[in-house]
Amino acid sequence: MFLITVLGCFNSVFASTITSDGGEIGSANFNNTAENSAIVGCTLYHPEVGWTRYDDQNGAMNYFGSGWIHESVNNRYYDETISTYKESGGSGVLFRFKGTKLRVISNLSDSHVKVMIDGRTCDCINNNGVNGELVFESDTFQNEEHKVSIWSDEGFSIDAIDIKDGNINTPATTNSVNLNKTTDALMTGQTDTLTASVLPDDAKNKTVTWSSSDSSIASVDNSGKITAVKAGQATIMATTVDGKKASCTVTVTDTPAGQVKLTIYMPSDIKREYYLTQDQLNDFLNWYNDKASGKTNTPTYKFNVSGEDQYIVFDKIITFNVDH
Ligand SMILES: [Ca+2]
Repeated sequence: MFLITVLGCFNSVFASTITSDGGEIGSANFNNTAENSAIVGCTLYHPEVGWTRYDDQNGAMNYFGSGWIHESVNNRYYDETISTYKESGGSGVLFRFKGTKLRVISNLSDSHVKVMIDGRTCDCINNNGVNGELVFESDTFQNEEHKVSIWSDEGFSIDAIDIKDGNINTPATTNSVNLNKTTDALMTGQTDTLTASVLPDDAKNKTVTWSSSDSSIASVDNSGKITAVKAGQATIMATTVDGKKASCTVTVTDTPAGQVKLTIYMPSDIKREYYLTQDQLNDFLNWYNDKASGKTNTPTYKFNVSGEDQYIVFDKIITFNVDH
């Protein structure tokens, strides 16, 4: 008599309990073994004892980048859902968990996927492309909060994650917002664009709302672009969805003393503004008149603005005016 024992990636019927945050608590081990026995490459439809499974569409999963598709597909994936992106461009997912180990369940065979836990990049996911496959298992960590990022330049899917001895944490709220400038000096008509940095990186919603204390002096649009309207001072404010604020004081001045403002109009609504001394203006006017009358053939005039040479082409000048 021969007893043939077949070892492999068989799964069992698992009883389960659903936690308040949507995780399924494992109550049996893979192949009904005494200890956890699932290994990377096995099909693991349910979490093992000590582990809790969270679906890819759990609200604590923070997907970033473009191209993600979140689908419901009957009978193929955990909770009948899968999140996939097939583009290139480094999209991924961020989440935080408290626990000692992490597993990732996926179905896509892709060796370009990277897992970063607490700032340290782990081995790439590399699998067989089977539904419900355990494609990654981390090392063992201290039982504390861990920050995870999973991403790929090539395409990736995620079906679920399993967490050992813990649970997924709620999405991070914004801790702070900072602007690239706290003061700005502009002359009437000038523009500048502020950049807001929201922390932490995995905050669920990093959107900021822009506002001005006085739009008649300096206005701001929804991308942080300031336009200096008239002389005075205004405060530009960036506010996160969680109410964190950062500000920049903008001082707007008219044409500086002793200078004139030359505005040159060109095709396609292009406008150039230069602040010049009277001598500099006269030099420009001399060139323009000489070119118009044929005294000179020099086709361009050079302005120097903050160390940068800017050339104006005579034939492109529709008109210009001078504000004293
Ligand atoms: Ca799923």
